[in-house]
Amino acid sequence: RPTRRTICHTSSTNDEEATARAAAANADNGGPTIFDKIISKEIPSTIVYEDERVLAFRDINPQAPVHVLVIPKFRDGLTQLSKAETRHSEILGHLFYAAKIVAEKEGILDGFRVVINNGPAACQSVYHLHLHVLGGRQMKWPPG
Ligand code: TR5
Repeated sequence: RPTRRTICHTSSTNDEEATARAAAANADNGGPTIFDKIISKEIPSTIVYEDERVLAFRDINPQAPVHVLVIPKFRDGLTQLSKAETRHSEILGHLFYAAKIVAEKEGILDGFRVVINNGPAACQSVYHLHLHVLGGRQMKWPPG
């Protein structure tokens, strides 16, 4: 497939070099991400739900009245969903169950959306698997 230029919030500039730098900065290099510091609480976040395996906290740049990220505390190679292997089945199931708990706590069980952006073509910007739980307004379809 031909290389597509990604149009994401992280690379909205027209400057080719800056766009390339932004893309490189957001590549899946397996390194630590900002979410490690959120998990360790070195960086504060507004926690909505937490247990021994997952953390759910409010997105810093909300796209809906409710916008919560649900992440595994132990990334175990899950930088993105396309890296999932059989051993991840349990944590993947638990992340979705935690998304339901978040929706329940936030009072949006009647209608909410769960999104996973996978890779540059889907505008993934943090390479630590996360579910976006969005709601509190009428969601549109198709998504952008
Ligand atoms: O683009 P993808 O799907 O990878 O989603 C990453 C999400 O992380 C975006 O919706 C960002 O707004 C969100 N994000 C990024 C940071 C951050 C955050 N949510 C809460 N707190 C955050 N801190 C402290 N720092 C960020 N860089």
